[in-house]
Amino acid sequence: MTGEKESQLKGGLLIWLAIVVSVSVAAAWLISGLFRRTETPIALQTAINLRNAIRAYESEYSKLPSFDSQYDTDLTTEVLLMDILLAADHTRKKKGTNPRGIQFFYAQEAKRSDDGTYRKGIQGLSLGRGELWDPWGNYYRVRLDTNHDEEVSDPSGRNEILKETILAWSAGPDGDYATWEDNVWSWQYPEEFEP
Ligand SMILES: [Ca+2]
Ligand SMILES: [Ca+2]
Repeated sequence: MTGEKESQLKGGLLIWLAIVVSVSVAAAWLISGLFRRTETPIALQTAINLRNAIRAYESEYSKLPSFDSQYDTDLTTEVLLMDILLAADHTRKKKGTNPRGIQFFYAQEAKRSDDGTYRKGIQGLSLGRGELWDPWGNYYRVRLDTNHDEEVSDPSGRNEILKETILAWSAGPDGDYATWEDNVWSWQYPEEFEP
């Protein structure tokens, strides 16, 4: 093979390699974009359902599923909150946190990943207990108006306060609660209200 032919061949191979790499990168980008687009509405619906479940609890028992306080309260969707909303056995006792045994929150069963973490649904535990995971493997966060002034501070920092009594939000695909560009939240900002 002459030197010229050999370098042509190498050049051709390099071009092919570049094409294959570009196609793979584009495919990965598209797939991750599709994943983001399908998972975010699920997180939004779950955050809204969670808020509605807490509202239903409040209207049933005339109290929030946490202690009243001079401050508002932040929780995650670990057992402390979810046991109450799922009506776990220990909450159904006479002086329990859900004595009428009403299940306020429903969701699909969480998917277990190879590394043992859970995502997108309820991880059922024994005795009716459970935890709720977002599509990216993190808990949702909840803020409750436990000082009953009909408002809570805005966790996004976008406004000082929100005229809401129950907030629920997810950290979004990046798993970071502090980055609000991708977070998914249950409330609407005033400028987004329908006229
Ligand atoms: Ca408050
Ligand atoms: Ca985030």
